[in-house]
Amino acid sequence: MAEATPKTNRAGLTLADYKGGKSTLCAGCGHNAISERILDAMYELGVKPERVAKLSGIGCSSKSPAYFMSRSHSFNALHGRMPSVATGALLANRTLLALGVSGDGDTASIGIGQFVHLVRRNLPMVYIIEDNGVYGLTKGQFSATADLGSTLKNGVVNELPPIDTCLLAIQLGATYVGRSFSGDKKQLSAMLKGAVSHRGTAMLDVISPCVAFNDHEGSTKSYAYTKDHDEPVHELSFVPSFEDIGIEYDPGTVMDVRLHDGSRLQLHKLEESYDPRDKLRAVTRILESQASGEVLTGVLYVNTEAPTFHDLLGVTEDPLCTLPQEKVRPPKSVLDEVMRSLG
Ligand SMILES: Cc1ncc(C[n+]2csc(CCOP(=O)(O)OP(=O)(O)O)c2C)c(N)n1
Ligand code: SF4
Ligand SMILES: [Mg+2]
Repeated sequence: MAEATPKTNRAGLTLADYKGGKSTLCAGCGHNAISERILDAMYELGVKPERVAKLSGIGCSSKSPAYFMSRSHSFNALHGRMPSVATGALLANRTLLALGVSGDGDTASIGIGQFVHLVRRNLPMVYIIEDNGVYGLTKGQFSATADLGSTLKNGVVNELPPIDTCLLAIQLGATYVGRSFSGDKKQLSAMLKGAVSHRGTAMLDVISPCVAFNDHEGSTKSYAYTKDHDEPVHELSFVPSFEDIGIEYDPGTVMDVRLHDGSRLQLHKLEESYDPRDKLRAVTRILESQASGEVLTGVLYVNTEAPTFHDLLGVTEDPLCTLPQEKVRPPKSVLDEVMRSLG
């Protein structure tokens, strides 16, 4: 019998074209589930792997880009230094789809200085934090996102307040900010697809339990805690620009956010008043969720109007890395004129 032809996406590629190396992370690690969601989202959107630049720092999370999309560009930077590499790559070639994968330690501890500047520049990229509240790779010390009063396996109590990366990102200028859970396949898939279609910094903080060091009672980043305290602000569907938009919905309960490439994020509101375009409301809801110990999930904030770093710098549409010498180097006559004006 003839073998069935594998299914292909809009780019004519099969799911196998999006695969990476075999994961060396622990079985059950939340990071593995996130890699699968990324792979599926890129396949379903028909993104060509060669257009993607995977960028990461150091940590179990930062290793994970090796486990999907082998055909993409990839740069495993120094601990906490992925944002500066991403900034350089995107300025040299604005046509790249930059996908940053970082950890809570990589971003909120050692890398916080670089992260805040990436966000305030609204650098157009997807920035995922695989958030387990610990430094998994170095055997489970608390990171800066660990909740006050949460405990390590050996009973040590965290006495420092956490940094909420979503709150920080919204305040500093990120234009697509969400929180999800590695175990919520449907929500995370829709949020990832929306992030890929957004133009600006799309930051997703994904609670991703570390089964080796932070999945016990007393942890607020465990599977059990996140499942019990997950409070979605809406149910999400993503409608790509290339799909027929004949979906029926009740306008009173669904909010439509149109993204830059014409795709749409449909927010089936669980709370009538939640509008992710309202920055003040987003900040208030996050602060309220902190006070009540809930894990607020969903797309918390979207702004499709703000200029990106490329807009602010007036970067040419043609990628800088493709410009010939004649275009990037002023002729001698211009340099002579500059020298004369200084004389
Ligand atoms: C400059 C520097 N300091 C410290 C380390 C040691 N180190 C490696 S990974 C890591 C923390 C990783 O934590 P996180 O980003 O949360 O990733 P996870 O392993 O939890 O996914 C640390 C402290 C390092 N590699 N480089
Ligand atoms: S140590 Fe934790 S974060 Fe690292 S691979 Fe294992 S479960 Fe994942
Ligand atoms: Mg971590």
